[in-house]
Amino acid sequence: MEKKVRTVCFDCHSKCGVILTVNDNNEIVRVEGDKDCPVNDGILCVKAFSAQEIHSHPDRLKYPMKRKTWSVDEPHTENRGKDEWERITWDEAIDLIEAKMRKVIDEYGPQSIIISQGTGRGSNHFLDRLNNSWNGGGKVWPTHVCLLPNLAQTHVTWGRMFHPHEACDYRNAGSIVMWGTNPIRSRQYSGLRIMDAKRNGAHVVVVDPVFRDIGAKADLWVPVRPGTDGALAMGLTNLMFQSGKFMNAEPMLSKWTNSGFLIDADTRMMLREADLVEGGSDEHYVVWDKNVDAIAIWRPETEDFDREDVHPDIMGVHEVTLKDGSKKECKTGLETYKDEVAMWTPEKVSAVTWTPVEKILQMFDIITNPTDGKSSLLTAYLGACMMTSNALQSGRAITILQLLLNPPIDDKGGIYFNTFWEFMLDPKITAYDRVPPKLRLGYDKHPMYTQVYGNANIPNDVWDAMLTGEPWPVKVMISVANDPLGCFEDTEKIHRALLNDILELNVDMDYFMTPGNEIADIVLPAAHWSERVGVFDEELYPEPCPFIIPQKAVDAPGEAQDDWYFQRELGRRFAPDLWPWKSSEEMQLWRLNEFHLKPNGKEPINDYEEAAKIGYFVLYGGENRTTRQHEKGLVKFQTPTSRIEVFSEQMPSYGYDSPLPSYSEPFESPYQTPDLYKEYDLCLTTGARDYAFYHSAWTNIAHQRILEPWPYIELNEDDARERQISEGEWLWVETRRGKIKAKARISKGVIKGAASMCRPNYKHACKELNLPGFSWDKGNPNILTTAEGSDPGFGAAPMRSLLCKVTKVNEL
Ligand SMILES: Nc1nc2c(c(=O)[nH]1)N[C@H]1C(S)=C(S)[C@@H](COP(=O)(O)OP(=O)(O)OC[C@H]3O[C@@H](n4cnc5c(=O)[nH]c(N)nc54)[C@H](O)[C@@H]3O)O[C@H]1N2
Ligand SMILES: Nc1nc2c(c(=O)[nH]1)N[C@H]1C(S)=C(S)[C@@H](COP(=O)(O)OP(=O)(O)OC[C@H]3O[C@@H](n4cnc5c(=O)[nH]c(N)nc54)[C@H](O)[C@@H]3O)O[C@H]1N2
Ligand code: SF4
Ligand SMILES: [Mo]
Repeated sequence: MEKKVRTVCFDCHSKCGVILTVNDNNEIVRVEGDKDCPVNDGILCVKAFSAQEIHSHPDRLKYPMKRKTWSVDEPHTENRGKDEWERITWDEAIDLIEAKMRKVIDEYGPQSIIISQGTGRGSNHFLDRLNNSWNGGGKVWPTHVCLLPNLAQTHVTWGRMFHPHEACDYRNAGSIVMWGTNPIRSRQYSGLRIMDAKRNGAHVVVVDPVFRDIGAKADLWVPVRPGTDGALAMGLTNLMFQSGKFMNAEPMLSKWTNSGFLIDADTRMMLREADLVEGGSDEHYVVWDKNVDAIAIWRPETEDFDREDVHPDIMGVHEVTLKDGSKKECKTGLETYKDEVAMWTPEKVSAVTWTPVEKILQMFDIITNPTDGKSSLLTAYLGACMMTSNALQSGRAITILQLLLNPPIDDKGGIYFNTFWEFMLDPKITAYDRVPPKLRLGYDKHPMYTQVYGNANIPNDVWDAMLTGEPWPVKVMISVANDPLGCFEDTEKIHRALLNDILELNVDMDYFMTPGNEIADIVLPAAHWSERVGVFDEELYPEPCPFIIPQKAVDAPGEAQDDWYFQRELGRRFAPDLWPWKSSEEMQLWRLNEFHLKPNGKEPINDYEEAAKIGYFVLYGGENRTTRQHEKGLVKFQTPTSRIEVFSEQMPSYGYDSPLPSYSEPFESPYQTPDLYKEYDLCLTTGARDYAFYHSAWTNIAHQRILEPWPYIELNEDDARERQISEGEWLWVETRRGKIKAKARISKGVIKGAASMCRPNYKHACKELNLPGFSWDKGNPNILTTAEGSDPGFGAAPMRSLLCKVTKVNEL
């Protein structure tokens, strides 16, 4: 008998609705997109179609295993990777982990236990909760380079943890820029909506060093040298100012932002009421009121001026009288920015970014002339402003350009205030409020990282603490859905750290044996999405945001369990009150009831099958989309000025060079390190997504590996010719850190002087296709990356702006 089961794929952030047909032999015989799912309208990608291949793969981990000579008291770390594995039960595994953790907490404190996670795979909220179950030591996760560098700068600018570069009403846009992002590969829900907009007449621009599938769909490809997007954004901003087109946004900028706040050029601070009158407040700000040609005082705490009908002038220089009677000429914040970007002429931008002047002008033309006068939107992701030395300032430059393009804010056709991030980090699920703010590893180096997302350690400092024991030793690491060797920068150091004897217990939960768990002490088998019920953790959808009740389609192999099982079982040993649930179904229903049904005045549902029959709960987004929330007082801009901050004093307080966007060269670059560039003569970006893979996963799955069988490096045809490199030839790709192998892929579609390596590190062989694996050190671009030159405040590692050289190899 066959039956159809509704569930959700979480092999990327799209989280598409799927219908699996299963038979009595525990096999998946058909995979279909769920046409009723508002996320994907029935469309799936190749990753979902391999569900059966993954489910029945002979190499799946089936039982918990322990390294033979490891024990709580004598970890024998010298035998890592050499010992045999012995099968243990789940209870034994959790007993051993608990016993070791209790010892470590007694001796060193909870900060010596680190939990690691990768990107969202349905379990991250509960992983936070687990960590906080022992008032934990914080996590290590790749969010220093993932979504958060962008969210952190928008948090500073907007005073809200949301994503204005994603939460857009794309379908109603007249022009869209895809800035360092490829949503066709990386998150189908946005890709589908952008393609709808294009069909409706929107013009699409792609900013990317490489011409990819998304470029082929676009009206304009703007190639850039990796790591220089901030300069492009400031160049376009300059054109906005020079052309006067920014004035379309004047009403919004005047009303919602601090563009018009007067600046003291000597201190590069906003002028305060206290500067003007004795006894004035240091937290009240000064604007020039156009209506009466005099100053007015803005009071953030009540979000009003000291009198009615004030219209702040967003531009200009105004003379004010200071409290000592002296006069001072003060520009507005936006006027100051206008002057500072004036140097970014198209010619100068072209010299820095290597983008032809005419492309910059064409881009400006498209974004300022959206089809049918609809809005001009942009989406910026990893390539633009998250993985370079200047990540946050580049992100701020893009965010402010977006404001100048005057999209409707908090309204149809523009930027929506989606609530996902607050929602995701709600202490009701993450239990953050149980843990008093503590020192995190790396806090002193990158203060913004721990302040914006309070629970995380800087990855590089975690490996240092494993290697040196300073400032405190990391004794236990538990990885769930993360392969540190593939994920973080500087793999060679991570490998050393994971072998070091300071780390006494390393637990790793995964689908397969990986290079990371080969050197672990306890390995736990994870269930695939087709084999589990509970899943949510990144309700990222801009519009609409359904909560899905997935059903388990097939039984997991052996004793593999879903990640929630492990989190629940270990968590309740330390904080039973936080883990009252007996099953993953109960956990999913709790989320549905607490976060979706009850707050919307709906009756809770306590029967999983009943909920599964309904399938989708769309309680916000779509028809339920809430707009004009700020107007209604529902949303506040939690900045010091209670306004969107073009001029941000917070930036210098986190160690940045300016309260306004600025551009600095990547830490390794032709201009920053000219001597190095003589030898390492290509600008390298790493990690672009492949359609077929999810990070380092699935190079062992034939239907996916066949699409990209070999590690490859993309090169411009002139660069290849100059080096006498031919298509498909094996090359060494080398940075100052190390070298890996890749096949040359040569085209016109790479900006000259740059090279790109995609994300999968080909750690697994694919037996069906007779294709080799490349372990952790032969095909993994993170051998080439480093934490050196990380963004100052946030610590974003420059994975997308390095210098490399390529040389020929003759054997594999
Ligand atoms: N050089 C470079 N490095 C990068 C990036 C880049 O662009 N360039 N991108 C960065 C970004 S943005 C991110 S988010 C990280 C992501 O990094 P990670 O998410 O850590 O990805 P992987 O390194 O592939 O490790 C994930 C492991 O989890 C396993 N797995 C998959 N699903 C599940 C599951 O449901 N349960 C369990 N227990 N295991 C599962 C997989 O088999 C795999 O071995 O990588 C970062 N690293
Ligand atoms: N298939 C698949 N989907 C995924 C993932 C996956 O591994 N596989 N990972 C998921 C995760 S965790 C994340 S964070 C998202 C990332 O989602 P995206 O950011 O959309 O995806 P990427 O392909 O990493 O990067 C987008 C583009 O940035 C370009 N780029 C590289 N350097 C630069 C630069 O300096 N400037 C500019 N302008 N562009 C540059 C790359 O060539 C690439 O085409 O994808 C998610 N979705
Ligand atoms: S991998 Fe992503 S886009 Fe593909 S089906 Fe799964 S959730 Fe959808
Ligand atoms: Mo990510």
